[in-house]
Amino acid sequence: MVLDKLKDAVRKFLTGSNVYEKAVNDFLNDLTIELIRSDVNVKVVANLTERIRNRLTNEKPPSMIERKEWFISIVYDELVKLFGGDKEPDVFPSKFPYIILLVGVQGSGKTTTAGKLALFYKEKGYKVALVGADVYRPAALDQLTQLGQQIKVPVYGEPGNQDAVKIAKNGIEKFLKEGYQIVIIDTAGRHGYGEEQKLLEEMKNIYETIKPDEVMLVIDASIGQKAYALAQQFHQVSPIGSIIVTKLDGTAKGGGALSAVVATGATIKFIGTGEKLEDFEVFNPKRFISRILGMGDIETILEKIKSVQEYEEIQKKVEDALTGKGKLTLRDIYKQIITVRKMGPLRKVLQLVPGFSMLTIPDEQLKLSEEKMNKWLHIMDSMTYKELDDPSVIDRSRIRRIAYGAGVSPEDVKELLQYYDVLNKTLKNLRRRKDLGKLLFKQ
Ligand SMILES: Nc1nc2c(ncn2[C@@H]2O[C@H](COP(=O)(O)OP(=O)(O)O)[C@@H](O)[C@H]2O)c(=O)[nH]1
Ligand SMILES: [Mg+2]
Repeated sequence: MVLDKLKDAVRKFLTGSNVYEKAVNDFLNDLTIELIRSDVNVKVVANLTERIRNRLTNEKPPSMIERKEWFISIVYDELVKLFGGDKEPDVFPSKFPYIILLVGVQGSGKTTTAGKLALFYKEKGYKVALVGADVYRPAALDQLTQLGQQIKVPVYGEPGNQDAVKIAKNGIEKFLKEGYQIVIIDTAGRHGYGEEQKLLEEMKNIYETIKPDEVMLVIDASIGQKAYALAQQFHQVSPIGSIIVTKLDGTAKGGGALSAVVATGATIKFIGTGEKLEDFEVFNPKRFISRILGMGDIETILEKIKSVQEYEEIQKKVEDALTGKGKLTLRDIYKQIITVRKMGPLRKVLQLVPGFSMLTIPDEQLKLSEEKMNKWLHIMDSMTYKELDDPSVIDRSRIRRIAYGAGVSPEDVKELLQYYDVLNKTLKNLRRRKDLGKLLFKQ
């Protein structure tokens, strides 16, 4: 699979005992080697590692995040950019009926992809049909027909007819009459790379007569960065075009193919990752890179960074409350508890908060805090937004309702409200004093 050694490099980096600077250098070396092995353009790789190094020098890790984790998050970020950035392509038809024309050189995987696409849309609930317009290879129609049978999608073809455009037209007409929503046309394509120009001319021909809603160019990932020239020409002649990169499972060069296509500005909509019809997915750069770097590790790190950012936001609110600029609502407290929980066991979290490491909190008390946090979350879940924002409206009957909804006693609800009152009063008294930790986590 593409870039499959990066996962090991990430593991090695995160768990290794090398000093940070050396670990970073080793990782960047591994990254360079792996990207070049994957046929990503050498200049592109050099730029990438330089950008990563620059960010390491110019940016600071968020507080409470280990440097190593921060480094990996930067690598993730830059790789995502290289492979298309934030956007997940829109793969759903903008209108009905929707005609898709598949083009690409022979052997790139068009016919297989026609089947995969048909299955993809069928599973999403669309009424899909296939048209076989490859007139050069007699077996092509059989291949498509078999795929169609497998997924129970009708296939139109005219064995013996040499006029691909005519077949396509007939097929579309028939299926539109029958109420099909998406019609996918499989074409012949040219023999090999080097014949791209002819391929594009041919495509233009069919395209002008058939007027499909979308043309999808199928590119075999094993051509690596050569995909750049092809995708660029295609992108220029076909404003309604998108790209499918196939065989990412069978080649080391897939990284090169993907990054090259992205660099042309063309949209990669799908990727093929195997011979089976299910081996097909919408191309999402973030998901793709997470998988390559090791889903578990990456998600944990990104989640943690997000939690810290949220935590800092709340800290700021607390500071504002302390300096008299704002007031804490129950909603803030709710958010804070959720955030703290996401960050791990309370003791560990507290150790990270400046000032807290000095505090020694007995174990039973910590355990109590965890239980109490749970209870309070349930209670706040049973409150309305109005109640969360302004607890003063909570009277006895509301307390009963909330307690009932949360499965706790009214005393528990009262305790939370008291805590809230005390907190805000104390905040008022303590303005400018910064030992908020004690306040927020005391029993
Ligand atoms: N490993 C792998 N093989 C693929 C993939 N897509 C297509 N193939 C294989 O590539 C070969 C050519 O595919 P085909 O659909 O006939 O290409 P066409 O000539 O463009 O229509 C077939 O053996 C397919 O099974 C893929 O994503 N992964
Ligand atoms: Mg074919």
